[in-house]
Amino acid sequence: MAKELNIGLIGCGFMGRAHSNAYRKVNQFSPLEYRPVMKAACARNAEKLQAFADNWGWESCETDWRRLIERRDIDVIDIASPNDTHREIALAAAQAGKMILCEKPLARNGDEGRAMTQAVERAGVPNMVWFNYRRVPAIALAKQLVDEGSLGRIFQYRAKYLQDWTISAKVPQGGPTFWRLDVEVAGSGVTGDLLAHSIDTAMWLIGGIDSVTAMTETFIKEREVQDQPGTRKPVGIDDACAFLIRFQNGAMGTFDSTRYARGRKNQNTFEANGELGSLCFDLEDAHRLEYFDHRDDSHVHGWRSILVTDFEHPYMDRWWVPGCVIGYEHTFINALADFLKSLEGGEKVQPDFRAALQTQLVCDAVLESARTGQWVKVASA
Ligand code: SOE
Repeated sequence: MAKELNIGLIGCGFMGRAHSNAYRKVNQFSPLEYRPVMKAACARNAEKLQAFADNWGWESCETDWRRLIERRDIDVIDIASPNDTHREIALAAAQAGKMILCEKPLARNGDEGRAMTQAVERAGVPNMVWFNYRRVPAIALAKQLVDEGSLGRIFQYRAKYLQDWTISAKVPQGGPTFWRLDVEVAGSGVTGDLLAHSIDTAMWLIGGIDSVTAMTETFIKEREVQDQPGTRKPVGIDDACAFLIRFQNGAMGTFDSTRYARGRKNQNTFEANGELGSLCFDLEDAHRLEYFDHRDDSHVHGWRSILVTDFEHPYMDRWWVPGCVIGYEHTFINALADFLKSLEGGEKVQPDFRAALQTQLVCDAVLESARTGQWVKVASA
């Protein structure tokens, strides 16, 4: 008999949908002791919330997250609301002894992230941040190859995260749809939203980051506020950000992100070059991992393109037969399965709040460097 785990989800936007889908599917594909029960969804707009709850099968609705946290029938609080709400909700949920799942980035900045990390650790509650790209099978295979020593000593790492949806000056900022463009809500632009993914992946694959030097640009200086026609506000986020890093192990890295790369929709890429080999990944071709092995006989030297769909590839034993690819939504289902598995005992799930705080501290260092024009040493979580 599965142990039931009652979920209270906060936020019914893009991530609320991705998480809801994970709760619905996870037990169908993974043998697990725990079964999430979709107890309550929470958002401020009652009408929109009811439609969301009906569509996804949430049993009840709350329009006040404090009320949700007070409910004794809720075991897990899942924070999928905008970034400016993460800290307050996490602190209250930890104090109430709830397990917490939080959408990335952990917070708007390191100070908020540190308070959240201290709160969950003090309360001793299981916690995870939904850096879903760790659960792309090809990225998990990259991690396996690095850990197996297939690259040898790693010299260089190159990450790009490119989108193009904010190029028009007519795109507003703020409100339920465009809060990612409002610095007060989001905390930063591409640094916290996109590069946080790249940084999390880089530190997972290669190791800790010692120092950074960065530049940012805001191409459109003023935007209308969503739902307030005629009201315009200065844009406070970074539209684009590029930075160099030194890893603690001596490797060097470059990172480049923008929402102004015409034609790039969600191009999240990395390349790692080591003494023995190289790896290359592109989320727009997510089921493939490119791998060059210098130890091959020289007459067959060349990049191989691994179709990461076999049963022995990470996460793929639970899905379809080899050759049948999985997609974006499966990364959330895989992440949730890892969280539920961790509750059965054994290893703590990663990335937890502390790991996500370290990513936040790299983001802080990047933004500080862009402001000061100096190399900045990354603080330690
Ligand atoms: C931004 O457009 C965004 O939705 C991010 O917030 C997500 O984390 C990323 O996975 C896709 O792009």
